[in-house]
Amino acid sequence: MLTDVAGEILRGSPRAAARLITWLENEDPRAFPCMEALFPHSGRAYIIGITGSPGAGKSTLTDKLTQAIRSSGLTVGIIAVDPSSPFTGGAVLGDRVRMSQLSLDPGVFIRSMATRGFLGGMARATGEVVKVLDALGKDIILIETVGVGQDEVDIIGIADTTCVVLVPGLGDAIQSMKSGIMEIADVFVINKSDRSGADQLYTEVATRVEQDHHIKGRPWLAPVVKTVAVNNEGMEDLWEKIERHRRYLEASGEFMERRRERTGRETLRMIHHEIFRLVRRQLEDTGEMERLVGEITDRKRDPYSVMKEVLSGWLKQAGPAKEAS
Ligand SMILES: Nc1nc2c(ncn2[C@@H]2O[C@H](COP(=O)(O)OP(=O)(O)O)[C@@H](O)[C@H]2O)c(=O)[nH]1
Ligand SMILES: [Mg+2]
Repeated sequence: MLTDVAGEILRGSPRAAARLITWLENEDPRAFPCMEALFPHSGRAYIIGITGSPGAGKSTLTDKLTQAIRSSGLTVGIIAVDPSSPFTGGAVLGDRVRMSQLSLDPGVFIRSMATRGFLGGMARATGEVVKVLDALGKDIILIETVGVGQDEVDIIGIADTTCVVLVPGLGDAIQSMKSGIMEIADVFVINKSDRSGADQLYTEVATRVEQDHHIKGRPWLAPVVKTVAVNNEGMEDLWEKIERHRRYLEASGEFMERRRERTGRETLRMIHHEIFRLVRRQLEDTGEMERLVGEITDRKRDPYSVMKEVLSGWLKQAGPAKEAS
């Protein structure tokens, strides 16, 4: 049976979606039954990651790309994962300003999330929000994320198509190659192509992609697209490349393969998080945590045997699937 909020989301209510996302962020137990009810209605949206350094123009690009997608008649959900902004319950101010036109469009849903304060990690939280927007009926979901820490790289694993945004003059390409972001790119975007050095960066990246293609035998040759997001230039081209990648994924069977991998990761992550939450709550509520930490700090105990003891004690007491909420 559908809960009210889930039912409203399936009827397309952005307010209900916003409420559920807040529950997810607060780990409010009301989120569980809603997510269960929505799950069968998710899995339809196509998910696009937009990643790159702060200031690369990701928000501007997301805004303009969304306009291009909207003009083809599809609806869009945007998740801006912004490590620098505290969570405000809505769009972060900077993004709201840049995406002001979009916020008036009922075919677009925008949500910003700060990366701090999620016990279960950003990737898990983002994966859940994706499902909500999917169930809300959005055709395309864009995730804007800064491509730095491990957790952000993990977020990229949520996307069907990942676009890596580079800009001339920041040594960005080299940085990205080191951090492994290059490996994850399905489409490269050279934004701020109005700046000098754009052609050089384009050649650098295209050459690198060709080399990888030949050396590592990658079946997909990641295209490189030049854009000037502020002037709305290159958006049709970018959208066309993304759609081409989608067709490639679907035709090659990689689409289902990637989604299976993701489902496995997400399920494990969810189990991991739930066990962590339950064990932690019990240890903290009983005061046992404090006692154990004291003993370990004083070298009366070691954390390895404590870990084994806590786990086996918890498993005995919890039994199979007891107290799952
Ligand atoms: N010259 C130029 N500036 C741009 C371009 N795209 C975005 N910007 C500017 O770059 C700055 C950072 O953009 P923003 O979208 O906030 O970047 P984000 O941090 O990656 O989301 C803003 O002042 C934008 O107006 C572009 O193609 N050319
Ligand atoms: Mg931004």
